[in-house]
Amino acid sequence: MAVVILYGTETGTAEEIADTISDVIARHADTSVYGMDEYDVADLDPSDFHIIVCSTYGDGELPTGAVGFFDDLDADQPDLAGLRFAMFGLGDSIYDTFNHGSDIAADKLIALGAERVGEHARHDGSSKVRPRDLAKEWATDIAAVVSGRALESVSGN
Ligand code: FMN
Repeated sequence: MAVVILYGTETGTAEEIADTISDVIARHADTSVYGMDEYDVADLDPSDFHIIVCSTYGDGELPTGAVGFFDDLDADQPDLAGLRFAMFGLGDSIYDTFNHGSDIAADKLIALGAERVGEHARHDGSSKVRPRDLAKEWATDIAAVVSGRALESVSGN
């Protein structure tokens, strides 16, 4: 199974994290990494596993790099039944809207029929945990799902 990693960023952190996740998953599957601003929603393929890395900006909004992608999804309303994805969010708990960008992204995909699997990671910029360290740990768990080593897909949360 191929793994498509899509990142939505404002200042580049999500891109770095997408690359870190790709390095871990690539030990188990073919990976490709794209910015959401360079990815056509018509290319979403349920036979691929998707990993979404998305930050939060403004007042709990999607980052600029993700806005066009989700506008296109809203406009086109593709049927995403059968498409599985895992979500890695980036945010900061100093905001009341902690990680709302990744929540918005997940909700939009699920509303179109996609299924979230694994834990919805929510990195907190105010924590002592570095985003790369959380991403490596999280990606190891997701790799088990992707490669079928997990007993079954863990329902999203
Ligand atoms: N994080 C949140 O959880 N909620 C927010 O509403 C939010 N707004 C932000 C607004 C600004 C102007 C800045 C600088 C950061 C904000 N953040 C917020 C934190 C970012 O999501 C966090 O720093 C993230 O790691 C940035 O990732 P990126 O570089 O990929 O965009």
